[in-house]
Amino acid sequence: MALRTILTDEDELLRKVSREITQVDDRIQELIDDMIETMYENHGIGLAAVQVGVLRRLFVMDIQDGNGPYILINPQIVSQKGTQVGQEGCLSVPGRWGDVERPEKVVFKALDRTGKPIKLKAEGLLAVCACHEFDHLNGTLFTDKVTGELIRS
Ligand code: GNR
Ligand code: NI
Repeated sequence: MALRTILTDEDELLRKVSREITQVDDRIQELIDDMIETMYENHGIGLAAVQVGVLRRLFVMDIQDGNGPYILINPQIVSQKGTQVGQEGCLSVPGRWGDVERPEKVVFKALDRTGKPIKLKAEGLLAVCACHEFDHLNGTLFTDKVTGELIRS
């Protein structure tokens, strides 16, 4: 296991669309372990592979609900319902926060780290985090979706 460097600010890689993972091989397993370690080290609740410079469709999450870490490979949104607005931040956009509208509930299908198909039913903060991470896979940052002012600290 190893910590990886998190890309920040206007690194253009953060704007690229990540590619599907075709084989959940040993390199992907190592990447997953490194991403989880890097997320915890930086006190994040989620981390997408692109944030450590790997343009693959994978993210990890742990919102400290006792069920993490969640690992989603090649995630797809199956359904979503309702809306919620909450303040977001991003490890790749340090020192900035702002309100973003997200679905209240969202269902994802994905592969787990063994390559098995899974469904994740997320609501509340987990839904916010999963949608934030999913956006990273398409080169979208929360700052693109902020309603109202972007707070700087
Ligand atoms: O650690 C993080 N906290 C957070 C808070 C509110 C909404 C989304 C997030 S995700 C963020 C980690 C991160 O940048 N993931 O991509
Ligand atoms: Ni982020």
